[in-house]
Amino acid sequence: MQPSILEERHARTAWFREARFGMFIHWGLYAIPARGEWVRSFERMPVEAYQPYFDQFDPTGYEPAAWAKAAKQAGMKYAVLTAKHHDGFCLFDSALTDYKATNTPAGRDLVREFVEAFRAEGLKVGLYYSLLDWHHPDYPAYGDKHHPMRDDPAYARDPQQFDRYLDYMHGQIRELLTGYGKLDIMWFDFSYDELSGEKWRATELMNMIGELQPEMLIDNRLEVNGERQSSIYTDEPLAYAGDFASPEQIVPPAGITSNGGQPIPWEACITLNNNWGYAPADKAYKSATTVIRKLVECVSKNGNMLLNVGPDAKGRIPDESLAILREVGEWVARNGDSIHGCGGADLEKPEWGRYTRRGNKLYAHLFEPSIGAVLLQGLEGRIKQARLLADGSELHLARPWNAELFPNDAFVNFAQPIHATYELPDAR
Ligand code: FHN
Repeated sequence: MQPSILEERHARTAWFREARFGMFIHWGLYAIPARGEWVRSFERMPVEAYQPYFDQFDPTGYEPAAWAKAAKQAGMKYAVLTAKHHDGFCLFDSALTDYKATNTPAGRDLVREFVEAFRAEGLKVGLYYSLLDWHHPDYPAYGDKHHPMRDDPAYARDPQQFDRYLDYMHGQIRELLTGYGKLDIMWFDFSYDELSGEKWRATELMNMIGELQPEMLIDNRLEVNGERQSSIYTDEPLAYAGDFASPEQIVPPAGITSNGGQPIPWEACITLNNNWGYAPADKAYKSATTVIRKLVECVSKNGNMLLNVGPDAKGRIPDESLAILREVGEWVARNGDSIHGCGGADLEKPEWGRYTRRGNKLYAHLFEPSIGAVLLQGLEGRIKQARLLADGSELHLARPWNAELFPNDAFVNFAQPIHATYELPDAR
């Protein structure tokens, strides 16, 4: 019997649901103005004002192997690089445009070096591809709210124009699917208003993906922009519904399930400060503790976290980002068993933190200081032993003198430093 679309998606996403943690990388010409990746739109720059960035783009410090090592050390298992963002600049050597890195002083196919370096470190590779394109002459300009740089009344009169743009877009996606080896993720971004689904000729796109890279995962943004439900939430999703939902800068309150109650793979994309592209004036970095707790929260809700860095115009990941990644990596090195391959525990969220689970191993993540034995609600008789995950040291299952008040609850004398994670093997 033919597997259902949900069964096929479950099989295809196995590595993704095991990985749990990835690096997002927003990099391009916008690293030169260094005011975020929407700078051309927000500052209403005509193409002539943006051109100097193309003429000057020379990332002499670009060492993707160093990026890959930083990601691996952080405990990340995959990475997604912007092959083309909304400004239309291609980091790959596209035959369909001159607006590409190989025609700048960089003179390199930056995507090829990225995929090779990250694969060499054993990480899965994904490419972000913007459905919007502010540079292409045939992309909506007239009255398009996301394209305020120029209003072109002629656009409204030429119905073939958008199809010409789609031919270009599909052609570039074909270049990426055929020219860079096995891709693990294509991260489309984003649909809005009527520009969604078949307006992108999405079914045609999915047929091409199925033919050229059948194992590759895609997000759900051929339909949405990450903030809205899409057909992925139904149990009969459309062909272009994608393999995972993509909440942005938010961890969903209770994880994501379909309208029929089926678990949906999902990935929260979160940036380390408040910008996706390089913005040195933005010092609002999240602490490593916050990143760790958000990662645990995602996993406790059966989701992934895609954590973003925005390299500078020289190709270097900002020092602030590297410092946070190092500290997160030190935690993952000792506690990664409670993240990779784990998911939710089907238990009520405890007061003191969160649970993750893998098989019969329960992981208790203490975020709050314990004042003695920690109560594991409803787990009396289900916990055989407890270990501090970081060093394997045994913890005693304590029964405080007033335990008779809590007959259904187990207790562990966790009194340990925060942020401690405990492995409770044989938990049933
Ligand atoms: O407009 C983009 C934005 O620049 C960034 O790439 C994020 C990352 O998910 N996606 C869009 C906003 O939803």
